[in-house]
Amino acid sequence: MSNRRSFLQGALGLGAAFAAGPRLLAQSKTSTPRHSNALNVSTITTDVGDMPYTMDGAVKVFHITAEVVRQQILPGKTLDLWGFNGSAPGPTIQVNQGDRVRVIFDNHLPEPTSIHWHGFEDTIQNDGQPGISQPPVMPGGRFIYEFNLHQAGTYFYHSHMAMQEMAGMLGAFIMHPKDAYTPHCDKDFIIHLQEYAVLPSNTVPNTMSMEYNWLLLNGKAGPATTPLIARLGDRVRIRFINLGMDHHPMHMHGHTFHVTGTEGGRIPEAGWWPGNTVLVGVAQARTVEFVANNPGDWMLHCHLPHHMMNQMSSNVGKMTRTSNPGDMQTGMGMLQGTPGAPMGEDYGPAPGRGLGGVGNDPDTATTNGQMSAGMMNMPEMGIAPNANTVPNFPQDAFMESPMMAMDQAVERPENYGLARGWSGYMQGMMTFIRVLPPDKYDEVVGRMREARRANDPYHPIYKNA
Ligand SMILES: [Cu+2]
Repeated sequence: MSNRRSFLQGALGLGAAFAAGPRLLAQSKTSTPRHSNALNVSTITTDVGDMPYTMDGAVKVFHITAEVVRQQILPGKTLDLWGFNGSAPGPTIQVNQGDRVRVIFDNHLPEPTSIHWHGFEDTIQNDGQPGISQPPVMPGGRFIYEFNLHQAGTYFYHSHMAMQEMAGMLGAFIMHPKDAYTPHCDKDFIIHLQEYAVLPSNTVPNTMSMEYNWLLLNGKAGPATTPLIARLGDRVRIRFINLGMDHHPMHMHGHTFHVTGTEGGRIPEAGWWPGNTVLVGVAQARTVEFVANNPGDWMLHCHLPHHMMNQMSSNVGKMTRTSNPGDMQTGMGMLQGTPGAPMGEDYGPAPGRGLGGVGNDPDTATTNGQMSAGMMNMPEMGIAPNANTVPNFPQDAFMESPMMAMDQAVERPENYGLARGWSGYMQGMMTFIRVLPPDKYDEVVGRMREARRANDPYHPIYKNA
């Protein structure tokens, strides 16, 4: 009990220091079993973080600015997006059921916009339908929204201009329940599912596109996504949010979860359903919960094959498997192991033609260490000598291999201790849920804490470590 109380006090203190995160509500109960004494824990939005607020009397005041955001989604791949407060998705807003909230919204974009509050049972004046419920917010303009929040659950905020939404203008709005959900969860994560269509050598997503070659979790493409860190035995909640164009079957290895919530709030326990894959449709949220009782670095990913890739490609099998452009017709280049494979973005006009965003980019080539001349020879690629005689070889898009590894380029405390070369096998909408035994957990979290990162999304767990 003292642990929980000191955690609560610590979290409150930390919340004040960050001027962010919710006031945590304890729900006292008499019994002491681990999961019966539920309280709300702050949500963790990896790679995104929380939106700070100030108090005006009893009103929580958030300042949101719509603006151009230059964001690295993967080492060597930086995009010009539109987001909120320097981030796409925008920072997560966390409040408590019953709060009164004011949002002072400024438009720093070159065209009109507005914010819609997805799922709010609010007044029509605050719904953010441009030209319908409010005038569009002009460039340089401001609009003030104000809510009495009686709901609880996983909600969103986003531009109600469709094209702007596809450029990154979305964020999570978490309303913590007055009475904490039971059983108690020790970790509570948010994962945004996003997709961008970016032509080779471009930095601006094509929001007209119906096809996407960059698939992201919380604004990062694998292996630049940040793993979710859990201690063995933790009960974990993950809230998936999808404000994109495609539906995503999110799959988790090693555990069975229950779907406990939607974008409409908590599902009564009798209605929970088990699974290891949950389909998160467009404009939906799906909340899953499970006990992290199986130690390991478990993949957590969209199961659509093309969503487990970066810079999706077509008809480039020989490009990726041969090492000399001149040998493309014969497919014999791979037998020679010479450098110069046409993997760069200069070799084709189609979206995703170039695989260079990951492997052949000069930025990553140097940090990679394995992308030097001769990298394409067979021993390193693990390809059989008779491969070219096998039907279906080479497949169109060959992405995974140690040669694509960029462990160092995406190094961070959350990745500490992963298998060497792991990053060569992680792309698109892929990350890990790392279920760590206490000693490893303490080591990883200790490294995270020592990193002292500004607005670290993981800060709520440090006091509990
Ligand atoms: Cu998907």
